[in-house]
Amino acid sequence: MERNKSKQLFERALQLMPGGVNSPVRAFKSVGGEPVFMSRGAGSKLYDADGNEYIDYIGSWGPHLFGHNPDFIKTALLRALENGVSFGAPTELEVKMAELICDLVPSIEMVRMVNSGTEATMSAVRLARGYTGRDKFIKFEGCYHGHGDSFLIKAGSGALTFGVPTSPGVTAANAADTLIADYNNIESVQKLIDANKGEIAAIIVEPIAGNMGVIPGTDEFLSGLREICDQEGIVLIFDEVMSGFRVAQGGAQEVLGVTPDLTTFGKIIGGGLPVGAFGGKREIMQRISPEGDVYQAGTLSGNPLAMSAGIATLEHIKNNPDIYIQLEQKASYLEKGFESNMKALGLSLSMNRIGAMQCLFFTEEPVNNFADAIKSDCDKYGKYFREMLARGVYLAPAQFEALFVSTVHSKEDLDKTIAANRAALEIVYG
Ligand code: KE4
Repeated sequence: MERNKSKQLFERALQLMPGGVNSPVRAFKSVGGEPVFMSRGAGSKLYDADGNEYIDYIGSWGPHLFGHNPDFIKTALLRALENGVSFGAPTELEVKMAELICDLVPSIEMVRMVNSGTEATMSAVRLARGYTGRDKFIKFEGCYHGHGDSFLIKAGSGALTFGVPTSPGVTAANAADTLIADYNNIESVQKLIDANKGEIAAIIVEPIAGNMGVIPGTDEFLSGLREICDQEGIVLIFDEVMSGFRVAQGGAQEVLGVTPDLTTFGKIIGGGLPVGAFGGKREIMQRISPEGDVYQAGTLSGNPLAMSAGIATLEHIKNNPDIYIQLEQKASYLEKGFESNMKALGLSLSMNRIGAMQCLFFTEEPVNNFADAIKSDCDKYGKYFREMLARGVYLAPAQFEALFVSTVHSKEDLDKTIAANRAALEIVYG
């Protein structure tokens, strides 16, 4: 594939933006080669600046449950545009968005719209601290909750990929209040509780981890977190920025059957525009300013364009609950195709999947926690990524991410991907 335009754009970008990108995971640093500059998305496809076509399994890192630029989102945006792009005043759109979120996710009694997943998670932890009057919180090694200072300690996603799970610039004072436990290991949580009695405000967890590759939380782990939080008066926060509306209408909490006190959202709820949200128990949410004393704000929070795209997305989800059956069928078909390729090649790489969130780990050991995940051979993943890209399949440019199937990936797309997977694995394990 010829990518001269991409190359030229990257050279210009490198002079003007750190790493030539506006988010590190886009930089291809861990998989080798240069990032491909994209110019158009349509359905399951992405088209780069040189006109090459790719079957897209990143979906803008999760938002595109219905593929790129579906008509119902485009129509909603064009209609909203006629009325103006931003007012800095409350609108009916925000009421509709809040009603939809509260309707689709039973644990949400009140919600606050923000502009990114990071804003949602940092606001939720601040709220938990204000509500409990406690300073510390527990996160899990390998989980990623955005780039807020207190989360960039043993974080996943790009922080893990680039080997800086604990970022420079995060002060020791800040880090001291962030306690780290092991994912899917309830004993590691109990130890921290016992050592910090009465000092912990919150436990924040990805109920289905998607930032160390995909690792579902076990029932023992998530139920154990619920029990500990009830006993200790700790706020349980489910970070569903990635899993929310991805694995079920009600998110991971519906699939896994554990109810948090607060939930954070992002990605899908914006329909591709910058939107995040946090919400949950009324008693807790009422502490948020201006009703309460825990400050949180945002110039473009509830922006009419973003709300219009989000409303169109959530209404489509509400009116078409069978999409999760379709997503399951497509994702399972892809998984089975990869499995039969590996069988034919005498490989048994580990694959985790919940609904349309999946990950092929380049390790033959089962992957149930962070220690398992980092046994993956990232060099092999990089080679696999480049071979798939050369065959027109666009995967996450990092082992510790998720592969997302959309409702518009066709059987032809999936079969092409399965064939590319076979060829790529043959080369990587040649
Ligand atoms: P944003 O601030 O990037 O909107 O959301 C942060 C975030 C919070 N919580 C979870 C569970 C997340 O997965 C994310 C963001 N995910 C990464 C992909 N692993 C975003 C991609 C990027 O950093 O460019």
